[in-house]
Amino acid sequence: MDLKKELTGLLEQKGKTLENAADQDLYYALLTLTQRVQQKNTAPSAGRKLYYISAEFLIGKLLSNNLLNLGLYDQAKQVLAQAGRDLSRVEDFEPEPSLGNGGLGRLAACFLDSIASLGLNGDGVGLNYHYGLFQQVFEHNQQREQPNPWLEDQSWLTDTGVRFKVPFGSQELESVLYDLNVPGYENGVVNKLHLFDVTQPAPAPEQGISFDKGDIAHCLTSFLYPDDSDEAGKLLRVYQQYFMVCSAVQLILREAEEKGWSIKRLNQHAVIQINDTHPSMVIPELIRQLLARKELGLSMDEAIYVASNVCAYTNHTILAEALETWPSSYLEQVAPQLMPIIRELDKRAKEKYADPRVAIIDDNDCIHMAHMDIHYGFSVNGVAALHTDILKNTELKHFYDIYPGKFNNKTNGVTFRRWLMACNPALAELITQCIGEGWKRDPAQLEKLLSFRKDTQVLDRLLAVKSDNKKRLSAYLSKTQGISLDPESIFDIQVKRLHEYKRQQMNALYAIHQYQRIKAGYTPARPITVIFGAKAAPAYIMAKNIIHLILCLQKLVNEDPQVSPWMKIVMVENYNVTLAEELIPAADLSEQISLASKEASGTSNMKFMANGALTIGTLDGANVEIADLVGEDNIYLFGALSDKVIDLYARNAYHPEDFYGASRWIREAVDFITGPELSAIGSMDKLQALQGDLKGKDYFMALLDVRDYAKVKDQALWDYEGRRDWAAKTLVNIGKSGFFSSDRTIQEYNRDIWHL
Ligand code: 26V
Repeated sequence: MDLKKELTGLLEQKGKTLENAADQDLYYALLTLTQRVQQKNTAPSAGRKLYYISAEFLIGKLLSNNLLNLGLYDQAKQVLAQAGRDLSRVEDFEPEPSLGNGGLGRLAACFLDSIASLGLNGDGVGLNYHYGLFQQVFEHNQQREQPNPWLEDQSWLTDTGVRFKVPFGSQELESVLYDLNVPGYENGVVNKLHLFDVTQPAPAPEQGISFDKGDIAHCLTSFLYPDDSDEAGKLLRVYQQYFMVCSAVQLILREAEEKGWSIKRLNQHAVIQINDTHPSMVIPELIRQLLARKELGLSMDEAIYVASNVCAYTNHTILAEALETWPSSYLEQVAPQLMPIIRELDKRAKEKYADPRVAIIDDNDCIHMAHMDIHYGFSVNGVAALHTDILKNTELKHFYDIYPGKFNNKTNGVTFRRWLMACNPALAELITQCIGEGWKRDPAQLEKLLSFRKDTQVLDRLLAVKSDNKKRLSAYLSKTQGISLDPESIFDIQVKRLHEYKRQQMNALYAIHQYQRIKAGYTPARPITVIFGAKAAPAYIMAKNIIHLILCLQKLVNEDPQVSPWMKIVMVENYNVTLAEELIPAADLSEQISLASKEASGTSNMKFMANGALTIGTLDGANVEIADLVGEDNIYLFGALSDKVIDLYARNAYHPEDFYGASRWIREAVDFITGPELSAIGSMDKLQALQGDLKGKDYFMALLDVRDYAKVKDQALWDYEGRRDWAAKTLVNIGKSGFFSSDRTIQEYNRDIWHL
């Protein structure tokens, strides 16, 4: 298509030209144009269809991504440049959709991109949250939450006109179906992300993110993961989940009718992938709706058979607090029509397996959502090799003993279109100059880069690309957050949800140690910039205390004239996909330091690797597979192994005081948290709570690993000075990263589970 002509035409209707239109006008014109092109594309129609159902889709901005996949990106950039305009400024006007929280939601977004790009028939199904997760602002060195109203009148969403009735115990609501296009990469395919909403959504709360959680009719889709520290909050989560699955099943059955599928044999035509347990009620709901269609004449046995052969479950965590269980009284209240079915499923499971550990409904009348998925889904998968092993051997062992054939691993991946081609064009160009274009469709070909590991010219260009990306990030953060960075320093980045198991607190302890050394006159070979980005769940006090510590350290360190030339600490505000796209290409060191066994996979580890950062990490999640691929010379490993950690938990044998007392610098760093420097800046209550926890409990064993962590990190920072050797290591990482393409992951899902 002639993009210039189309774009000029659209602008003309508003009396504007390419040269004089505001950036915002250009954004809306490009949006309209992109949507038009997408409308001409079609979904693949052959074979089984996948429904990927998830509470989160962390899709990121869509303009560049869609232009890229439609093959229009270069043309758009060029046309704008000829008119003296800049696509990246246009993009600034796009609000980032706030439909996800972390890795689970971003994975769902990468999967949709890969499904479409592989030409597979599969849609996403979720909810349309109006104010998203929340927007994070920092005030008095603390996180404050605000609504994140990202929806605009003109957006990527289309109202399909489709409406469904959702019966709740107390009332019946209508769901409204919005669709987003999901274009494949240069293949003419467009799939959908289906998002359900209420008919009359509530306006944003005036202050903060609290609202009337009892006002289901208006507030059901206000926020993702509304605070569930009280009963109304928990009930609202159940309302959201039922609203999502009840609408989803109606959508699937409606499509089945449209396409003339036999609903009695739905399993031959459709597969539902349940993304963690938030959508687990889809199993009993599908059974319910099948039985409600009397004309089908299905027995309970038959309905269960169909649902069990349609639904497959992915587990994304072993953390006990994230394995959902709901008191049956909640479901009685929210969706009473579902309870007889769940009780029947439970009864059947108990008849077969007396072991109370595999019961769906436990002795306290609580429903274990994952247990329902495992008994009544046909596949159970973990998201990295180690994680799946832990599920089989420890967390879900009793289920694995019953259903060994259901368990399988699907190591996560990320889409290289967004996470390399779009976010790091300079690196993409360098790669293409070295090995040609083939890697763009087949990231496994990145391996060809390995033959350049001794090519000093390529290595120097790799360093130059990184250096440019660091300058670009510095300019971006200076413009958007008023933060100034030294691009000559080492960029050491940890960006992910804030959680104790991810151990941002351990990274902070190293920063304190470094501060103390600099104060004592021991300056490093080169300055370091320690960058954090993380949101804490609003009710997670300890996570907020860790943010407080980091923000206090940021102020102390950056304002100290003796220290700041050697170290800066930066916590970026409101970490999201857009920021990730700026941060990751600029990273030298990727922090993947979770307590071994706790991080199911991690996916930022893969993005950093593909963008030429070296990992400092534990042998946890997909780090294990990264280490296997690159070899131990090309990764900085430290810390206790998962078997040891699991054993320490089993024997209740970890005592932080053993480690606090055993090393002088550890004691000094932990003591520093409540020392005069930080208490002059921060809140003593919060700092004391954090320090008390580290010394007395330290459930995620930061003190167990911090000594090894500091030793290995010192080594990494030292190695950085050997610039070409470092560059060669980054080249190996990029070259080996192709395995972590979500295209590979999706091909495995399709081969082993979906059979689309
Ligand atoms: C659980 C809960 C529990 C209550 C509060 C809100 C909430 C929100 C999400 C979850 C599920 C957490 C599961 C999750 O996000 N797991 C992450 O999945 C990634 C993709 O597989 C993986 O890379 C990360 O290691 C894993 O932590």
